[in-house]
Amino acid sequence: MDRNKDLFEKSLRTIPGGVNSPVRAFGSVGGTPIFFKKARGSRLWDENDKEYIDYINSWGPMILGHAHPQVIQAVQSVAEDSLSFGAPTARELEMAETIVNLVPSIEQVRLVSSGTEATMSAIRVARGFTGRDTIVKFEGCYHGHADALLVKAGSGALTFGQPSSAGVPEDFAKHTLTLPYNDTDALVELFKKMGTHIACVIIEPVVGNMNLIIPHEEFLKTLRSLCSEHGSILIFDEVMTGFRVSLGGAQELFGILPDMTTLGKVIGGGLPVGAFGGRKDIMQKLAPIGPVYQAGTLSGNPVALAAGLATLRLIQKENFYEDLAKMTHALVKGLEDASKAFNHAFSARNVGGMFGLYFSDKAPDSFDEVMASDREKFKQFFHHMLDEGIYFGPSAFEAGFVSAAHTQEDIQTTLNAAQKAFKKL
Ligand code: KE4
Repeated sequence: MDRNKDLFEKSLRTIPGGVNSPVRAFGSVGGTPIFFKKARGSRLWDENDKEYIDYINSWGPMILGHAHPQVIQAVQSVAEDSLSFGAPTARELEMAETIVNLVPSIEQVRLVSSGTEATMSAIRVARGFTGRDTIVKFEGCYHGHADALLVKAGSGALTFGQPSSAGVPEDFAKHTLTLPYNDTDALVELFKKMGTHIACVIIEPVVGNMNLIIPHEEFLKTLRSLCSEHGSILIFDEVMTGFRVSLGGAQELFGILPDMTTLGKVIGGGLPVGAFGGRKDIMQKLAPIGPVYQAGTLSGNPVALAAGLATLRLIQKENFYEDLAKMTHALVKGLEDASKAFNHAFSARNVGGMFGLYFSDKAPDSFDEVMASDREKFKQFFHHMLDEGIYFGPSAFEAGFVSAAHTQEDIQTTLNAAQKAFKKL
């Protein structure tokens, strides 16, 4: 009996779509979602005891690989002293100081329990600070499922062709303007018309939710100067890129400082942690000292922070990011080389430890170019690789991830499987 099929059929009875997050449902690639029960390092085992090499990393958090002994040990020892206090702890101070020290633009930070909470809160404080309602995002970018941000969103919303969700009142959505990513002219045009009305612009400084898209240098620099010129808050959503593309995130990589940054994923090491922070004058607007309310029962949870702090300590070791980028580049270069032997329109690229695979001749620079890639071929490739025990994201609109636990042997096994997959396409 196939345990994945059996569990999925049963899950459909009590969980909408059988999953607790839509992108897990294999909706755009077809087939039965894989139910996992164990993971170590770069490897996953499903309920049929089939082994896989993992390129999802739980959508980014597992940058050290799964079940890192020092992370597990930290969680176990903290858990013995209670799981939650709902009161300040020294560990929250340690996490705040670590983030302030490592993320160039953050002067003060507030911890929450997810990336969605982080972006939702950052937008509220930007609106409170500026007294303006209008926010700007970019088509295909995903910033979690807060109402204001489910407008032409990426990730699961894009995967299922509902970039703008039902249930979001028109009165909310009208305050969210969307622009094409990497379109500097459209950006200049909008600020010319509405700059003094714009509370904030939120952007993925490297996009991971319409597959991987890299910003043009001029686009990001123009965005930074337009926000400064018009008193609009620039929010870098680094929930995915934070501690993933470099130790200081995309803002360190590109040398561009936002006014606020949102974080998640890696800072929880696999447990629920999000954070938003930035300029002190903005963060001082937050309750209890300011008029912008934001709160959370489990914010700064001690067990979650134990996993996050253990992770953040380990990623600061020398050459961590050089090695991670080298391993990820070996994967993308090898996949491109393998595809050439069969004349497929295929490209791949990475930024640090995150990568994009595209069934298109060149790596896309925009939402429209991503949408033009061959999704049918991606779907077939995904399943051929899954059959070979290689687990890529079940969507053509998601970036993939390599961990510090991935080895040359993992990469070679993956490339051997890709040879077979490209041959079958
Ligand atoms: P969460 O609320 O899922 O912790 O974070 C939302 C979020 C915010 N900003 C960015 C840039 C993100 O990538 C995310 C979440 N990423 C998706 C994967 N593309 C999470 C996977 C899922 O939704 O199941």
